[in-house]
Amino acid sequence: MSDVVTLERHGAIAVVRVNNPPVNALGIAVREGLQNSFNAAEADPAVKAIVLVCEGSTFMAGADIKEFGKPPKSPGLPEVVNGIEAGTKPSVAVIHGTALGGGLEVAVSCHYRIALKSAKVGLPEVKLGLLPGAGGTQRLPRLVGVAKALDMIVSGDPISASEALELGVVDALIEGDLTAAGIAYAEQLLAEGKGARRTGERTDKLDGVDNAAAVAAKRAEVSKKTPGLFSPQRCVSAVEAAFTLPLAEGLKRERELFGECLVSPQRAALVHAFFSERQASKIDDLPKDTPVREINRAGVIGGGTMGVGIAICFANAGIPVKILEISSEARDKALERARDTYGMSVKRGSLTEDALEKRMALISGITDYADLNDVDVVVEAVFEDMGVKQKVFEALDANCKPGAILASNTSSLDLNAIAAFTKRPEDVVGLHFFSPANVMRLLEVVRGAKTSFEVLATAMAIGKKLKKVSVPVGVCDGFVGNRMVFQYGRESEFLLEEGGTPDQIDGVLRKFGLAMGPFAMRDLSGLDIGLAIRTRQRQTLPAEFKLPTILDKMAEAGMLGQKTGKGFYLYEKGSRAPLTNPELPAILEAASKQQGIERRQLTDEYIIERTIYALINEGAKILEEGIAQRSSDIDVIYLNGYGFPAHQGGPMFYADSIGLDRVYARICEFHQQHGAWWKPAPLLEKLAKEGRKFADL
Ligand code: T1G
Repeated sequence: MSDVVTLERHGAIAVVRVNNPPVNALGIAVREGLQNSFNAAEADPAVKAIVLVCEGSTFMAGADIKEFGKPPKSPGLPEVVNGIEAGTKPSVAVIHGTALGGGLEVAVSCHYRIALKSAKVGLPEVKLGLLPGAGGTQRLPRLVGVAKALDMIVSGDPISASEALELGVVDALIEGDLTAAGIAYAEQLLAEGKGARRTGERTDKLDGVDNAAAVAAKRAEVSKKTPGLFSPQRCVSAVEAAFTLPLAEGLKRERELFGECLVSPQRAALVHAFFSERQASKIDDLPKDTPVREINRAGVIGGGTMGVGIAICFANAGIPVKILEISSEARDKALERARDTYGMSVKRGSLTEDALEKRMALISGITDYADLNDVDVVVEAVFEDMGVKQKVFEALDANCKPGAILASNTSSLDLNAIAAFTKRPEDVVGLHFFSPANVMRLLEVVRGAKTSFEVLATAMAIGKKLKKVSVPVGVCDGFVGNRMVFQYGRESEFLLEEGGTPDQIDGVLRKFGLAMGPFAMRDLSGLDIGLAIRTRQRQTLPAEFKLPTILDKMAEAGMLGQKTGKGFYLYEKGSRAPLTNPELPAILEAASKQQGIERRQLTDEYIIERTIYALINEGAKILEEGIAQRSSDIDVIYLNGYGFPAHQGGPMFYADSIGLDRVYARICEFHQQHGAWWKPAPLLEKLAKEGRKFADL
């Protein structure tokens, strides 16, 4: 029927087989092939039942996301699935891997579904700013009820095959060969005289339940949890149509709502985020056949919060890891910290006691560098001081076996200088984790001037094994993420001196979609960290780079954030809830006065421009210097390490969506008003003048 969909006959059973690597996405060829195959099987009198099965790692994993934004090609998926459901012969979908989005919509338009125990099913469209647009919002409620369908569609999270069996999404769990199991199940249906069972005609799960209450509850939850998102509310409205309208009308309503989501800027941003994350792991100048070294054992130097978090990442990936500390007490404390961290997961119910013991068995403590002679990778996570790093890397060079990868978790020191402490700079790389390392998905893989291709490829493979979003970056102060956040933090402090308050500025940025505003963030990490950077900058930067003084004033008043109970906000004992700090206004007044600034009311838009455009300008410089390969890599870093909202796509995508001419014009104004920090990046100027986007690079 087409080169990606074939139709075979096994006696009275027709087998429709999809083979469209890598994930059997429902591109036009698959849609045509499905429609032709099911029509042919329907028309063939010798065929009594139909089995739908997929080759490769998974059942169809959804519409082809690459097609979004392009003119639609017929047949559309709704037409294909409605045709499958209308068939008069019983059809069986055989599910393995992840039947997601359009894939699950095809499966639920079949009359029966069987699945491997290891399979998962879900409707993740909301994560792309969409909603299930091929009948999922109408058919899933008819299988699992409105409340459960709302949970699945609004969260976008998949469920296991066993839960799907329990809920009635699948009819049986199978094992072994998919085709054989499908044929056997179809033959059993025929033997039992079971015919077509159309999901769209089933209403038993809709009756006798207060569906309107379920919708109202979900609506309230969505407006509280994700007020800024466009598609979740439309998911709810689509599911509401499943019990308020007949199927045909409901499908029409779903299509209208899907159309609204498809054209929303949030869909473009979320799809950008999806593909950018996958693109980031591709290193343009890395030869395709670069070998990757075996990683069977790991070591971590330093058993502090970062070191233990990193060790936990290795244990979670099943890799034995040794934590080296300077004394047996420190070593034991580190192991205790690891156990406590796992203990919190057990308390939350996300880890069993048994799993905790299995993971702790993979973590050991040592105090002698000689015990690192068998590890394949070591990650140094000690104090951010070059003297300390030198001692560590000289010891690693002397004790680790040839070919071991020597990684530094440094967040801002010069990796090339660290590599120079060893006789093997080609084996030195940066693995910059984000705290807490066992939670944050982002990993900046810092390639030194001498880092070999093999070590770089292996570092990326380690990141994948640790389930991180790994992004390769070059060497500079702060690499990519921190270098950008420094600009953003400084501008937010200037805004305080110009008339803003922490509540207002944090509120505006939270409304923009950031998980946390800059001042709540400062209070969390401690103002002294920022103050140390300011002090260092005062000593090193030329005079025209003015610095805010608010952190100095806060420190003078003993307000360092949560750890002192007072910072930009006030914290009652034992509570992290930010309250207004009554002493702050006087400090802000004094800071403005010292800078000779007349405090004024700032608009929300001005706050966004002064903070987010600072990220964009620095991102353009980072691109120009080749510290990041592509603007989407910068977006991936900022989305996964700094709480930038995915529905805005990332700072560089956001700049493209505003228009670089507008961004450039505002930055030129800021350069006039606020001096050297705002010198426009030449690349931004060039692209703005050529009417191009960062994405065009
Ligand atoms: N369309 C196009 N390409 C896709 C794709 C998709 N749906 N899913 C994955 N790929 C590519 C991906 O870019 C990568 O490409 C390769 O496949 C391997 O992906 C009408 C409208 C299925 C769990 O949201 O969640 O259906 O980098 O690295 O880790 O209602 O891919 O190799 O060139 O992620 O094994 C709904 C999205 C779509 C599922 C596999 N479906 N995909 O994970 O591999 S909207 C989704 C995933 C929809 C209907 C609506 C994951 C995966 P490259 P990968 P993986």
